Amino acid sequence: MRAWPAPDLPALPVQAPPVRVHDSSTGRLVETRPQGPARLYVCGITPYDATHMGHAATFVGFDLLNRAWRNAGHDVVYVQNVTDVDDPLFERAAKVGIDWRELAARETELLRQDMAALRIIPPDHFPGAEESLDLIVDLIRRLEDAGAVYAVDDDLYFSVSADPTFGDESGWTRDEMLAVYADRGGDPDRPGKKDPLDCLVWRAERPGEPALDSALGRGRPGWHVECTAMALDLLGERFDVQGGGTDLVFPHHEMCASEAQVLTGTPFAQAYVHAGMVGYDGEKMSKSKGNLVFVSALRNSDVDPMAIRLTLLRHHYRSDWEWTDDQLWASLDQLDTWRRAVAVGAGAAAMPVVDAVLSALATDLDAPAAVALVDAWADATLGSSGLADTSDPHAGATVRSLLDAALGLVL
Ligand code: 5CA
Ligand code: ZN
Repeated sequence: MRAWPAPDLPALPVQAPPVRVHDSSTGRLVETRPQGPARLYVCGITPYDATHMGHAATFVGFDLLNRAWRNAGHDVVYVQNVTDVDDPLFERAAKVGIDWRELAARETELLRQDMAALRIIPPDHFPGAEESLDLIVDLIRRLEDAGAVYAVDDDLYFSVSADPTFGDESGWTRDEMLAVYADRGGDPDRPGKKDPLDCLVWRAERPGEPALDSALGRGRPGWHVECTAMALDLLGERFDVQGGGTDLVFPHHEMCASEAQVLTGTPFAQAYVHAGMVGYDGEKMSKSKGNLVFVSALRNSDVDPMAIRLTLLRHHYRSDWEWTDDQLWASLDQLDTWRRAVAVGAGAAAMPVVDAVLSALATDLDAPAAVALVDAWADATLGSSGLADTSDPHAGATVRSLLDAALGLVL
């Protein structure tokens, strides 16, 4: 599919340090070491509703990684998928009485507009599952050849016992997995399965359900195998970072990692990076709970998208937090202060701020630290706590470029 227009990226006067991120599989901070372009896969939306602040926070988090790599001198190949073949989409389309392809197309278009407004660097590949059907089916067949797939009635399942490393991505115990599997799209109790944790890779056509024509007959792929196939096809083996929210640690990313391990004999990704959950009104923001704050709704009320982005940046990508409207108003004030500070032209020394911001972002994408550094610079420049410091004649322009290139904020 088509992605969205790319924002301009100003060049910075210095190169950023190598990027370290928190890897869920080891629980440690690991240095990314891209060989050739840095390769990133981020699990994208299931397009049955508009982009909410939780999605936006996750995509902004990985946009910081994309920017940190670029500022460190790497090319980046970024893939973000669209899950345009999956149960939640079909269910919503049936409920509201609209064609599922039409619903997916409409919500994907809204995502494009939201992402462009938030100045998120677009993915180089933006694949949907339907357009990737042949390669997904091909991957299912290769898993079958490897002896890792079996049939239950006319459906096909991936056998987790085929992968001796199953569980490594999440680090979860079997009991922990079993406790949530049914709530997260799994079907542990289906009779005929060899292991309750085995996951569906192909669902044969059922009367009244959407189905696609394929070499496996009419039906549709399971969710996990879609991402495995798209990532391996577009990025190759052992790409640098597999990303998404912590809601995907298990089963989604575990199953993807396991299927890839069986096929390629090597780990799916070098690091598995997960963004925290954004909540609203005391619950995880989710379509099923209906407690959503939409990016598009705020944009339609004339909220500056940069204030939305700054609100997201004030939280570390790994933390769980609650959206409140007063944070948005505070961000509007903060942007106003920063705009006044850069408008002075001369200001407090900018190069130490550039170095410190790039180093904060290279250390597990610490945007809140970066925001605090810019605040301190703005205070010194405006003289909020004493005399205004205007010792650096180019400070305003330098900080403006820094905010744009490293944090995606245009003042
Ligand atoms: N299509 C699948 C991934 S293949 C999916 O999870 N879609 S989604 O629309 O539910 O979520 C899209 C992305 O936003 C995923 O990376 C997901 O982990 C993340 N996400 C969903 N809800 C939240 C939330 N409340 N806070 C933070 N991130 C979230
Ligand atoms: Zn995915």
